[in-house]
Amino acid sequence: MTATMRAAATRVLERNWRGTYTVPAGGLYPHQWSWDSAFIAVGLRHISPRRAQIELDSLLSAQWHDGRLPQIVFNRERDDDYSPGGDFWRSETIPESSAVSTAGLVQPPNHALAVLLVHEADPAESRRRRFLQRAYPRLVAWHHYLRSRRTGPSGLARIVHPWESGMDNSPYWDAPLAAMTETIVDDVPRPDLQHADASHRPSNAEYGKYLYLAGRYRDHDCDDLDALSPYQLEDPAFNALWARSELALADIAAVLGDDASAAEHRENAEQIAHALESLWDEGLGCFVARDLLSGRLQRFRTVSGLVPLLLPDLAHTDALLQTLRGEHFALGQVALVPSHDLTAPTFDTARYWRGPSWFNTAWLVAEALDERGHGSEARALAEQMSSLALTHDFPEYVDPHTGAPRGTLDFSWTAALSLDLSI
Ligand code: 9YW
Repeated sequence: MTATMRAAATRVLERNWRGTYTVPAGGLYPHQWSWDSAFIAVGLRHISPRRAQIELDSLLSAQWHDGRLPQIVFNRERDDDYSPGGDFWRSETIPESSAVSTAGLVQPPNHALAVLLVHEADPAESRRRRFLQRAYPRLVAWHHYLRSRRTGPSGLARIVHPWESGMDNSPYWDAPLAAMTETIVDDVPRPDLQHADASHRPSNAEYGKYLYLAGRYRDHDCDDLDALSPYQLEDPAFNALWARSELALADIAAVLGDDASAAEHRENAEQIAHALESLWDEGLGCFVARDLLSGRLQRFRTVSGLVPLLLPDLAHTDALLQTLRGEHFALGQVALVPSHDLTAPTFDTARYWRGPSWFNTAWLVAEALDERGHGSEARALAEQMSSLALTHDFPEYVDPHTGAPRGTLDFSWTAALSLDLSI
């Protein structure tokens, strides 16, 4: 299995490599995406630790002056192939932005975790290229941005657009988007529909709101202190990845011989994990999102609410495992881990983050299961990932009931993360 997987995954990652970074998929996503690059580097480290370092270096070098790592770094030659692109964001006119063309939003902070894993794959090469020395201050600035510009009294970072969760059309966002009166109806370009079935993608109504929110944020120079922003939410996976990345930063600081900073990062991780408590929903047996404008918890079971399993010493580990294994996510009985509760009226087998199973979240759950001592379940999940990825040409996501491929094919993080777990 490993040799076949290595050859096939290498082919996909080679095809999607653009010299200094990897696109998520050739047609649908022609730029560099932030959390994709981090996941991709985790797999690339088995093919070429050096290339994995370059992947992360290129993303980190697009960092804004305020510390944010942008959701997308644009290849301006492909501006017409994805919307909204570099022309829409015109980041070069925003004072805080970096020298390259990027989106102003961010994505979940999985980067420090990826940097640590890439370093560990070949510490000698990492030392020779001074990879950690370069990455560490940028990662610290990124986390500082989240703490200083995005964190409110709860201690959790807020997202200002559904895209920032990485789980664009999660049912968490239904009520907050419905409460918004503003939208764009006339000019909603959908180049994505040339590459994927409309029933597998977010709807036009959702895109109208997405574009309105992105345009409004851009028009305010991506200012996070704008209290009137009509969309402000706290997402469990975003914050759990932040806490987990603080732990990775602690390990990186220790490698660099800075024990005082290592202790600080561990303390930060504990504070975020503690703050996550306010998103725990005892009745649902998982974490949920909070709408900061209405103050309401968005009471849905989604895979985002399971991601805190990645945090050691979490009070709710047993309850989360029960939810993962029970009828709502049916671990071991369906393909991978559904993005949404199988029993919910809002569940949809095909539509993006409203049901289909994704490989990045399966990888996060497999890592968590392994670390929590559930090695056989972790291995079974890893085997499912490999077999679905190989059988269906590395799909973006799959139908949890049938395993049928959905979205686009030859998807980079599917290849990278399936390869990572097959080794
Ligand atoms: C889009 C690139 C991105 C991922 C997100 C996923 C999707 C972009 O693709 O968003 O156009 O909808 O939801 O997690 O980073 O792979």
